[in-house]
Amino acid sequence: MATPKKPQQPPPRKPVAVDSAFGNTDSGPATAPPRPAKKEKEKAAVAKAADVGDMSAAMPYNPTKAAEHGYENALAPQPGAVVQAPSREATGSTLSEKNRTEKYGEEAAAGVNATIGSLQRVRADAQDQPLTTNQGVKISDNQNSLKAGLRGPALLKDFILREKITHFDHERIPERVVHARGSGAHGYFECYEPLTDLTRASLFAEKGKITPVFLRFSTVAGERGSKDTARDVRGFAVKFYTDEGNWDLVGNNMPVFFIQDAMKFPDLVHAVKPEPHHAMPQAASAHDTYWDFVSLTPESTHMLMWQMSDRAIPRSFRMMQGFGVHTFRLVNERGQSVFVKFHWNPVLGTHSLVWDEAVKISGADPDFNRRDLWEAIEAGDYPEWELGIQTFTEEQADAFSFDVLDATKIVPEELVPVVPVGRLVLNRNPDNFFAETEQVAFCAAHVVPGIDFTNDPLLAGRIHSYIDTQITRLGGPNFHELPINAPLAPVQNNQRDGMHRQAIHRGKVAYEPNSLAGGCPFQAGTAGFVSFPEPVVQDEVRGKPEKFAEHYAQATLFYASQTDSEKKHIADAFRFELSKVTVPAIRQRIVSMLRNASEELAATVAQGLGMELPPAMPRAMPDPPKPEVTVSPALSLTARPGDGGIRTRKIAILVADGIDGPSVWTLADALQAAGAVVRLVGPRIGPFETSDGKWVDADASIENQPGVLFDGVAVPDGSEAIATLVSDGRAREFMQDQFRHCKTILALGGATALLEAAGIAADAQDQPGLLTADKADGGTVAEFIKELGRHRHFARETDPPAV
Ligand code: HDE
Repeated sequence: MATPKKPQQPPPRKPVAVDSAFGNTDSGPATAPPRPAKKEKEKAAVAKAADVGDMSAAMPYNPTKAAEHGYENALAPQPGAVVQAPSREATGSTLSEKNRTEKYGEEAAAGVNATIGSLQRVRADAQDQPLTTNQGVKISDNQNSLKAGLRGPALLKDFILREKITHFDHERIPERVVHARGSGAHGYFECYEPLTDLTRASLFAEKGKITPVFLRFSTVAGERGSKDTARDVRGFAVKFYTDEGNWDLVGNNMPVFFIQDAMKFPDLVHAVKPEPHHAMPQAASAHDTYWDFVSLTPESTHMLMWQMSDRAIPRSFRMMQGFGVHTFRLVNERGQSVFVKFHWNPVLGTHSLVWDEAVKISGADPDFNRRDLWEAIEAGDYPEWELGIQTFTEEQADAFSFDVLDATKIVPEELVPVVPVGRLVLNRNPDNFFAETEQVAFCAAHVVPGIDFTNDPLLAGRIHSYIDTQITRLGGPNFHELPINAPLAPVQNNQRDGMHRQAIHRGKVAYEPNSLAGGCPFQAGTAGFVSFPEPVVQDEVRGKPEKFAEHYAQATLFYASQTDSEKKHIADAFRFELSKVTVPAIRQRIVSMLRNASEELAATVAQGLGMELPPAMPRAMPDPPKPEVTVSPALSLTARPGDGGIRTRKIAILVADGIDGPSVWTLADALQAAGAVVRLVGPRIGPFETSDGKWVDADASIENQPGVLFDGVAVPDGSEAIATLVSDGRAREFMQDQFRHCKTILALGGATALLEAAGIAADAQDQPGLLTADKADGGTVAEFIKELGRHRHFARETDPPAV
């Protein structure tokens, strides 16, 4: 076939625009600019227009459009189309960017986003600096407002006073709606071995790889100023600043949760928070609305076991486990995925308070856990946890008797072992509580390539909730630019504006695709986050999977796995909490629920409440499957005793005038050598004369550091000192609390008189952890340290307390 003849065209005209036309901001000539410019003055504008024209023309159409379609492309998204900008000017906002002053600084370096990076860029230190206003104006007088005459009225034009007061008026921000009370620290995560078979997450890519972290511990129910030692779940939220973006593992110190679906979270929180009519009680679950809700929510039974256990009153944040709670996914470079559960195990072991102690500490030191964390880090005793993972396939999960998408269930360690993969060390306290601990914004949706979600319906709600809540709490959508939240990884996107925007974006392009910024920033393709392609085509329904209906098997497992004293504490906690409930029907429902978990526990609680045992609550699943594991020793706090040492434990040595000085120093030196924190506690602070005419200086008093604040006590000999202590009711109470809370006590020589005065039978044979000796010789001190290392001597416990 002959080629058709082209119609004859007139030769193209060559219109020429004036150079200044290329400076127009609202129109432009039809043809490309001449090069070089004819007029010197327009040279830069013409050159820029020419470069922009070339750059844009290099993208005659959107070359990645076709790849937006189809399954294969969905799994392997294409990188965005990029055109090399012919010059820096081509993508700039302004031709004047090269001008300099001290304030404009340099023009943006290519690809830089100065809002990310280390905290160094925002540190402020006033050493040798005068006071100024926020505008940098030096303040001459910070004592007096501006007045018309010394006794005259204050003047409205006193901008210094007004700026100061206005800022002060706005110092507070809304507290977190839950987890308001918290304490944080910086540290790092170190990977043990590459996990590249399991995940492409960069923090697990190499042996020894270090990733900076910020960790915030919290209680859930109390307000920001509430006590640390409330019976509550503890938040364990870790922000990993990985080189591929921030990953937040926003977990708790208990591996399960109260509810199975995000739909119930506001109900749960409204029930546990102070009751809305009178705003009581603060930071406590022991009240009507909480127990009303959970008694009608039997899926909470397992979590209630944890919450009523000693896990809810940790001795220290440093001595509690953390858990990711939900089942997550790990995804490797080849797109293969396994399910994963995350565990944090403390090197110091898991240790808790006892309830009576927790109650008293909340008066003696409401900041007990916060102070403990701060002091340990300041002392160089860096808290440390090991990260462990349980991984299992979807096929394995399908065969379990429980559903791994149900956040009220654990995967017992006996079924899937926990494999250690790295360690986390906290080695730096924040400089400023507000800027760091208060403004840090965790988010369950912050994952990095290699870590992905599952369909846990509780997790789904969390993926929405956290960013949403920060918008109110931190006042807008730019909280990611707050230094503590900013990643170390590069941030470039076309999001713009909003309250408190800090980044000064260069160029006129805030959209994609574009040709006017050479296509940048471009989509990363498979180098970016590619969601795991989980099949989901099903009917849209509101409902729960069948296995979610089994509410009790793991509550039974938890209770059965506790030691006798732990079981007793659980029963005591249920008794206490339910005794604070004013509606008998609510108590009945809880006890009837407990019958399905443990008849023994239900009967003990009923007896403690002076009530008849009600019939067992009807089960949502009458014929539950047989659980794979019926006892899991790992669920007891005693499974992780630590190394048995006394590092960072607080030990009191009681002193008064006439105390036996050599014993004081023998004990203090040995305890400190073993890593303990020793305080000399006297009837008052200050110097006391020892029996050998020397001096000891008490750094704490029985009044400001009562017995509940110590892990153990030693009372040296010295007749005058003992007489003083015996006659001091607070000293007797000190010893009683130490005894009642099952702590290690050492009484030397005549100090047994103080035990007797406190009503403590000093027969060491019958009283574990209660040591008496004539003097502080090597054997005695070694024995004392060994007993302190046991943490508590629960065999001593009686109910009601003997002392
Ligand atoms: Fe949270 N949770 N949560 N949560 N959560 C918040 O986010 C939420 C849940 C956890 O130190 C809030 O920034 C929903 C489980 C911790 O700053 C909020 C649901 C677990 C922290 C929120 C849950 C957690 C929070 C309030 C059910 C353990 C403190 C302030 C669907 C795995 C983080 C904030 C910090 C904080 C929502 C359930 C842990 C409102 C909707 C399960 C440790 O977004």
